[in-house]
Amino acid sequence: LPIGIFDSGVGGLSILRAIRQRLPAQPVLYLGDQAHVPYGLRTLKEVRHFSEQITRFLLSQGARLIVVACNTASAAALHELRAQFPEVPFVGMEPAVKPAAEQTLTGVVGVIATPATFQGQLYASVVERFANGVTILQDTCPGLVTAIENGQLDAPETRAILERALMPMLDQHIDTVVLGCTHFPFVIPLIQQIVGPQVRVIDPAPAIARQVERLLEGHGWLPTGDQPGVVRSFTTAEIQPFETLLQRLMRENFQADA
Ligand code: DGN
Repeated sequence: LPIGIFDSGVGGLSILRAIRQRLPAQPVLYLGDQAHVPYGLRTLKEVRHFSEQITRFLLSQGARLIVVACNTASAAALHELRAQFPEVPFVGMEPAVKPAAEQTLTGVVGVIATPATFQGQLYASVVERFANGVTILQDTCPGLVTAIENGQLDAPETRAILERALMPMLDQHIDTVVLGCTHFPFVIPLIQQIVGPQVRVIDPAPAIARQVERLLEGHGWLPTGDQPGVVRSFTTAEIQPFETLLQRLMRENFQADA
């Protein structure tokens, strides 16, 4: 049976990609809520409502585990989703402050995420539990999610957004950058060019894929056999631009449904 993965748009494809690498036989339903992207500027209540509707849809299509592949939706809705669908296992995102704080040598870490993620309780609790005297510098990279949705992965505008966020952090000697938004792994090459090879960029996707595997295993739901699992993708907006971007980001052929 499939698992469901959702995001405000194409960001969760960075999570899908890691899950495909780790569990190639697992069937997946992916939904990008592009009619409502970006979530970062919406109210918690709106994001909760979208997340609940999407979860219902994915369950109706047969999903038995849900990955909230969006830091913003996880911050806004994960708690409520678990309460509302107690029989469903959920995997959510939280900014990877813990591994960053463990690995930093300069004691200064940069986190990039949406305003809603920074304002949420989840982020506050992660910083409180794991920052341990490490200085955390934050930036919301205004416009970056939209640029990635538009496929501008190496445009000058995209570089400018990242430089504005990261250069001041470099001046303060960060040695680690945490990607607190699932859209951002698609611009890792650009980020790495700006910060240089000595700064570590933490992409949470592989850890999420491991967690999905553990949960599936715990339920006895790991796929058997080595046929590649079917991936079906859905968008709440127009199908064509979504499909084009999806092919480009995943470099694999998927069928998409509007
Ligand atoms: N991909 C999202 C996240 O991880 O927060 C949401 C981005 C957005 O819609 N602003």
